[in-house]
Amino acid sequence: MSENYSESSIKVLEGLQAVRQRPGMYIGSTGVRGLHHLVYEVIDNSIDEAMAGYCKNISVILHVDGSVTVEDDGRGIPVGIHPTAKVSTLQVVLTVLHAGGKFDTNSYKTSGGLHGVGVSVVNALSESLTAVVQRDGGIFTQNFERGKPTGEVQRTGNSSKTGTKITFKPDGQIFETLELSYEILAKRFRELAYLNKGIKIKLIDERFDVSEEFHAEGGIPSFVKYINKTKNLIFDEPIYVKGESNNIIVELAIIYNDSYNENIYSYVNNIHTEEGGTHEAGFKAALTKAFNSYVTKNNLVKENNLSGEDIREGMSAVLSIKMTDPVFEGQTKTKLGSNNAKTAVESIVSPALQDYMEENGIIVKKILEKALQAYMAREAARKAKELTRRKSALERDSLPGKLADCHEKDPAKAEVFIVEGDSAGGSAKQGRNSDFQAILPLRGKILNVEKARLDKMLSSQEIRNMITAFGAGIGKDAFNPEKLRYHKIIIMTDADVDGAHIDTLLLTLFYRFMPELIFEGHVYIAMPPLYKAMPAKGKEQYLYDDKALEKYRKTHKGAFTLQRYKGLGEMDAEQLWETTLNPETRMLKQIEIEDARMASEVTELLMGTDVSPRRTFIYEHATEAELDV
Ligand code: 0RA
Repeated sequence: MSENYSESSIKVLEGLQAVRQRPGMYIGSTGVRGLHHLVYEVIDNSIDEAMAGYCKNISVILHVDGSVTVEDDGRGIPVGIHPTAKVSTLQVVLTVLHAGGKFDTNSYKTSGGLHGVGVSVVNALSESLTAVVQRDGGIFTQNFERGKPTGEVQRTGNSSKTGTKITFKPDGQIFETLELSYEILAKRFRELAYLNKGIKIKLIDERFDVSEEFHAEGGIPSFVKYINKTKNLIFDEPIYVKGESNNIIVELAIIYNDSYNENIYSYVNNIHTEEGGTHEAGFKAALTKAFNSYVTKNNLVKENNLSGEDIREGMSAVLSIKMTDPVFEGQTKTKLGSNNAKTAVESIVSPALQDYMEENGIIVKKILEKALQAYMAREAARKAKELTRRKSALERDSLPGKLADCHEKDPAKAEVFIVEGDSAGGSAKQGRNSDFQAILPLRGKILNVEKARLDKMLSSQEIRNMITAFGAGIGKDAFNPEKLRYHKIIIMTDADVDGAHIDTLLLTLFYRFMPELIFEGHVYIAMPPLYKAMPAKGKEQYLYDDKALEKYRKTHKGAFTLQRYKGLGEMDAEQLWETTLNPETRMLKQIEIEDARMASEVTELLMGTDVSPRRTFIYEHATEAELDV
């Protein structure tokens, strides 16, 4: 059954309204990141045209009035009447959610993450948008305001060229900031130019009269050299692999510098997969295998196999794959989960590396020498650590005395509450269900040090208790999430400045030394109620925020008294169970850091002297409050 025109146009308006009501769901945030995502969204469509072989030149102009123009010389968005919508395809692309790009499934459309939501989202979040298409011998123009067309598409001239030009002005009613950053855009365009060799992206900033063109004929080998431009390379020409397997295109460039770090930048359909995933796993497996079989074949190293870690010391690599329907996982949705990517990468990289090694003995020898040094250094360190480790193994078995542990031994079912203060800790111990809930009180006084430095935090007995209670160690190499004793770590502090301070310090500590805790979604903040409403008639009710109070006021006509909770200490054990501990009724916020880069900025911010209350941090970086049922 086909819908009539007015029905479908109502649906369109509802869709755009949804975008305006909850912009964060479509573009991540309404802050700096979200604003830049608008530009990425439009340019992604141009890049898709380029990846399909139809577009070479893209230009982005930042205008003085805050509007942006993205122009490409692709095929142009079709302007003819759309068969089912009965309006121009241009209007459909710009007003229907997810109608975005091409209608064939063969293209490697960027999807997942925050990309690929469609230009209609940009339209909905723009105060005005003008699309100018050159196609079929003509120039066609259509205007929109806050997502709604202000008229039909008009033919405004003739042209023998093709392309799309979209000018939009981000809506001040939606965004907290309207200032686009030249640096942020330049960085992303440089990356896109390297990842899609041959494409020219011109960035013109009319506000400051600067411009730059990003264009890399060298592709990802030049990218990996660019990343290492301040490093000492141990050989000059990156190892380069390209191939296709099962419709997955794999491209890899590897270089080695004389440092001890490994750096892998991986991408799926131009999206930076900061948490890695299956494609990286396939690459690492292939690399380890290739080197070890070379070593065995040439009878080079007597003892054990070299570990992957040894082989990757000093390695810098860019891995870029293009595939249809990638599945993204991880707390920040930047971890590739698609298993076929591992197989594809491994099957292309393994033989290619083996061929490379046969032909480049001198370079391979340099890498192997470095790996061997890494191996010996690691062995020496391991032996030296043996003693200390044995000693701390004893300590590890004895849990801190302040911890009221739970009976549950399965970490997936166990949770630990980090509670501010001994008195709230006492109520929590009484109120909890000791089957699966452990309580660790932290004395606020110790944490409540102005401008606490991390090293200072680590010297605190309270913090060390916490690390022991978690059971997974600490630090980049030593932290092992598999040893974690509780899969839910719940920070429970008062909703005041001191509480905010403690949340901040704990989250910073976790981020710096146990980032997996956050990436894997183990960290939560308990949200005790702010109020208890007690009506003259009927049941009392806990209210968790001011919004809930407002709603309560509107829906409850009769008189009621309102109790305001200032701290956890005001609740007895039973109330604490009912409001904050009981999984059936409590409110938890899961801490989710948008991505590692953003997180490090947030951490910087949090480490500053001006610690703004937890509300700001949590509302910006946690998922919507959810009843944890
Ligand atoms: C729908 C279909 C086709 C291209 C596009 C959309 C398209 C969208 C954007 C957005 C910015 N630049 C763009 N360029 C193209 C396919 C057109 C065809 O088959 O001729």
